[in-house]
Amino acid sequence: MIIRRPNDILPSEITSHSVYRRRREFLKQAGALGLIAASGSELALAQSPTATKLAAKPGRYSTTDKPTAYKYVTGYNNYYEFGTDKEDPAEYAGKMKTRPWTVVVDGEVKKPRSFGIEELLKLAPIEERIYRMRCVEAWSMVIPWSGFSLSELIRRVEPTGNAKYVSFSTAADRSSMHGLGLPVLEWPYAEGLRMDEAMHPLTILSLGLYGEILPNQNGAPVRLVVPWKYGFKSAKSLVRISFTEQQPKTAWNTAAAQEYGFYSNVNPEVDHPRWSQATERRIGEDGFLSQRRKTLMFNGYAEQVAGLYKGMDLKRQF
Ligand SMILES: Nc1nc2c(c(=O)[nH]1)N[C@H]1C(S)=C(S)[C@@H](COP(=O)(O)O)O[C@H]1N2
Ligand SMILES: [Mo]
Repeated sequence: MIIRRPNDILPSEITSHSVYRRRREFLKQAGALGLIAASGSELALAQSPTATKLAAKPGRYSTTDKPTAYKYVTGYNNYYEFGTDKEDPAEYAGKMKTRPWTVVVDGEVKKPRSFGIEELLKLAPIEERIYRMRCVEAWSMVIPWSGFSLSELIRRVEPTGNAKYVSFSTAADRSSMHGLGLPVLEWPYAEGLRMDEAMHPLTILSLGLYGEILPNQNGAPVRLVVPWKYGFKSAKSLVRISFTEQQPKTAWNTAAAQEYGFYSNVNPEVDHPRWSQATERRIGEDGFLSQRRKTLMFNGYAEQVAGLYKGMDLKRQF
């Protein structure tokens, strides 16, 4: 079994990674010295650029797989707005301003409104969710996210009966994102989920990772994380969440419809037209060039999500 409940997870397991431990130690000392406030207080964040702690309680659905080293999680990224090389986001995303930040929530809802980032940080209890993530490029990581189920936000805006899908748009800031000049995708980056996928408790809004607020390259200040789908579904730096009756356009489907379908579930039986999806390389496992491991249906989350796709032909609706 891959998924365990939080009380099965020993703190020593989640803190086994040495960088994580060092950072925790640093944060603890900094906290003891009064350099930072106890929890993700906005004031503390504003006052000190190093005060990035984000308290998170162990949450549901964490995998027992060993978390990927912090240096890979934050140094090997896809965030095309900052360039297409894996090292580009870590190098350039620091320029993006993530305060103040507002997420507009509109469309088929009874209570359309916007949420400031400070409100989002306090919207619901922040949980640590250690999720497997798999990129369509056939590599994977295990990331300890901090966040809460997207459903927490959704229920507060009261979707109407017409809300069948949710669309997500992300930041497109010319002054910090040189990648917007590259003809790879249509900007702003857009993604979409069916309503039941968006409401599923595994689907989270992430505000942090490894116990700190999200580094910019990972999608600060708030991003979507959908662990049973290819990484590109997990849109970074969200600015708008809209509820729609029609299936929304998505950036990857618009760019290459024959390669990227709307659903984009991790499915080892559906190859990408240009490469196999049967196996994957876990970044940082046994050194950087690790052995390939078998890709699992729904990235190992079949027990939780297979029911959402009952009766669908997942080869046709990929
Ligand atoms: N706005 C935006 N979101 C994005 C992307 C992007 O280029 N732009 N890349 C996606 C892809 S392909 C992956 S694999 C994940 C990577 O997330 P990570 O860098 O936090 O691991 O982000 C996804 N979200
Ligand atoms: Mo990806």
